[in-house]
Amino acid sequence: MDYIKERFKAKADELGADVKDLLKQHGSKKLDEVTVAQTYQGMRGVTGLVSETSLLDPNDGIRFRGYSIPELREKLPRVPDGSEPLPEGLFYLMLIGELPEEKDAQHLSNVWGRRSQVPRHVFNTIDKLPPDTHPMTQFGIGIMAMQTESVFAKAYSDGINKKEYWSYMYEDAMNLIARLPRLAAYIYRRKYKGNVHIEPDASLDWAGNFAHMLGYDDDSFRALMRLYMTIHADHEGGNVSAHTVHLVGSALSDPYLAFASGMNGLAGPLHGLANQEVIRWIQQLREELGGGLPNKAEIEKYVRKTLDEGKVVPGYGHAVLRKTDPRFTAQMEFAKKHLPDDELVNIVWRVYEVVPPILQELGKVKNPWPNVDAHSGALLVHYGLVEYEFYTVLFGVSRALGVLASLCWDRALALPIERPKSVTTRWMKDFVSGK
Ligand code: FAM
Repeated sequence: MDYIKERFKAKADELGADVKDLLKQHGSKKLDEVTVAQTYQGMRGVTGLVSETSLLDPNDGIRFRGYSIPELREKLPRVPDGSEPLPEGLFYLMLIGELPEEKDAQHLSNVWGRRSQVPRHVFNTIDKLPPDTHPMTQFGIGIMAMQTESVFAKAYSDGINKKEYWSYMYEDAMNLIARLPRLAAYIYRRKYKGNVHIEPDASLDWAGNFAHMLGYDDDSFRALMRLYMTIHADHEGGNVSAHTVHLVGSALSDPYLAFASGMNGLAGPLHGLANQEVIRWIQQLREELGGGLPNKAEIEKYVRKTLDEGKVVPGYGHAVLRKTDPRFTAQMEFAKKHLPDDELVNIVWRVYEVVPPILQELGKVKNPWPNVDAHSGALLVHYGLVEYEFYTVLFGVSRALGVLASLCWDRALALPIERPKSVTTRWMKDFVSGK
């Protein structure tokens, strides 16, 4: 057995015993109370899920196994002379719960490189779609077409012991992560680059190779991809994509089915699609003004118009966060180092000065600060990746790291099928009136 898989199994046995103990001793302890409002309002603030890979603090932002994004940028392994962390290292951290050594990240690069072959029929399936199909739709369909490769689905149909589920799920998760960059790059080059594809470069790391297959070989773009793939990977368990993967996986749907479902959630404009919406929104602003760097008054007018039209300001707000997203800050730092004079980036920074007080003024927006999506598109545009409809696919490739590590944990801990109780408004009225 691969040594990382062995380590995971050992950690899972350890935590499994802890959980058993916890449930035996404290299983009936109350964690939370649920209000009528919460059942109608997206269960906001209800603690009802366990996700081992990361934890979100409303003020400090995301921590992966206790490590913040600035800490990870310091501590995770990098390529020689690299400035940004390797996502392989983050995956190791989320899966095993400890910081990796360089050789662990390197090992994962090699394992994923070896497993990265995408079957021809997946490309054939994509080729049958109208070229104007949204890249996220193509991505979901491509993942579904790859489900033919699921070792879990096959083993389950052959008949396996429950205790072995985790092992097959792990294999599927590793294969899927390995193949996603190739699938995503295929979709990108088919739709935007005349269907001319670029062969993988086995000497590169997972994110570096992804950048290469997309057609961007600039060193600083590769660094951006490593950062991008690291910071988008996980945001605890309750967000739409992570929760969906967990929920669908709880029916023992294999990782291909569960991950494709999560990607359909990520494709929503209030979730991952917000990154394309931000660029579209800024481009419309520029078109209205005839180009150039808009001043603060012009941005303010545009923001107010957006709100008056009953639309949200994309890239701002969050269901849990209550401060500027550290993922936004990490990208801002990257831009200050690599592209401080970029016009679009400067517009993003100016929007950051203008939007929060206006949202605060509304009195209802719980978090007026920018999230990860407010910044990511401007960085990509700088390097020539201007096709903003593709941005959520990049988010999705990264998100695989967190949600699939979590799915491995779900099966290793033998979590049951998820089934919260729902009620009707009739029931609710009877309840509040004491009937
Ligand atoms: N612009 C305008 N109004 C906003 C707003 C924004 N950016 N963010 C929240 N609001 C409104 C919201 O629509 C709601 O209005 P109504 O009561 O009239 O329905 C009110 O403020 C209270 O909402 P909330 O409690 O502050 O936020 P929620 O937890 O319900 O929703 C978001 C959170 C992220 C869906 C919401 O802030 C939003 O729509 N933001 C813009 C889209 C976006 O950037 N999404 C990406 C989130 C990102 F982190 C990710 O998933 N990738």
